[in-house]
Amino acid sequence: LMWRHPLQEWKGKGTTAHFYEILLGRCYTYTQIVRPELGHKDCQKIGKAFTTAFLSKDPCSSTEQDYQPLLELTAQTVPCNKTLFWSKSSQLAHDYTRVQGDLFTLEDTLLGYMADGLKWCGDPRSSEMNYQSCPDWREDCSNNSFSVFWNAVSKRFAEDACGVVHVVLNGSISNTFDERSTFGRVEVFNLRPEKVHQLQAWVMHDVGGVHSDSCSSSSVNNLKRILKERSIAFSCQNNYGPIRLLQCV
Ligand code: 2NF
Repeated sequence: LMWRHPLQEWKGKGTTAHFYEILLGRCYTYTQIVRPELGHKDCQKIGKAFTTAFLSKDPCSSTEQDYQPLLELTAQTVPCNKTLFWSKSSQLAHDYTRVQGDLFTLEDTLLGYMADGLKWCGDPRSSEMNYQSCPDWREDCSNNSFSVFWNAVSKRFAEDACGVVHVVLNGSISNTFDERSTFGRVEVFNLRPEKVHQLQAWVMHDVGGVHSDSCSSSSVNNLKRILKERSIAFSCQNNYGPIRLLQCV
C-alpha cells in the first residue's frame, strides 16, 4: 500500500462526493438540454480547468487568477435587462427565473449552474481533492478555493450586466441589504455605470409576516446611497407582484 500524506484538517465540510462527475454531468446537461443555443462548449476542458484551479494548492491561498482559465472557457452573454441578482433570497429568485423564463441569475448561467451547491478544495501535499474537510470561510480563512471562486464569478456576472438590472432582497430580515454579502461587497461595486442604467430592487417579505416598508429601511437606503455615488439610478418595490404569487403556492 502506498503511503500517503495525511491531509490537513479544516472546520468546514469536505469536497462534495463525486464532485468531478457532477461538474461534468451538469456541464453536459446545461449545454445540451437547458441552453443548447449557447453553442459548443468543451465540457472536458472546462472540467479540467475547474480542478486545475484548486488541486495541489493551499486551499487558504486561492486567488481569482487561479480561476481565470476557467472563466475564459465559460464566457457567456446575458442579454441587457435580463440580469437578476439575489441576496438572502436564493430559493425565491430561482423559483422566479424558472417560471419567468427570460431572466438570468448567476446559477442560470453555465458556470453558476455547474458549481451551485457544491463544495471543493485541494491540498498542497496531494494531487487529490480533500473529501474530509475544507476551510470554513468564517473560521479558517476567507481566501479559500470556494469563496474565491464565488467572488470571481459574481464579479464577472456583475461586470457583464447591462441595461436595467434587478435584485431580489429579503425584507423579512434586518439587513435586507447586507454590505458583507456577495451582492453588497462584490456585485454592487462591479456594475459598470457606463452600461447599467438602473438597479431595480424587489424587496420581498415572508407571507404572513408583519407588514413593513423595507424600501425605506436604513439598509436599503444605504444601497441607494452607494448607487448614487456610483451614478447608477435606483428604484425599489416592496412585494413585487409576480414574485409575490410564487410565495403563495
Ligand atoms: O452559492 C451560490 N450560488 C452563490 C454563492 C455566493 C454568491 C452565489 N453568489 C452570487 C449570486 F449571483 C447572487 O447574486 O452572489 C449573490 C448572492 O450572494 P450573497 O452573499 O449576496 O447572498 P447570501 O444569501 O448572503 O449568500 C449566498 C450563499 O453564499 C454563501 C452564503 O453562506 C450562502 O450560502 N456565502 C456568502 N458569502 C460567502 C463567502 N465569502 C459565502 N460562502 C463562502 N464565502
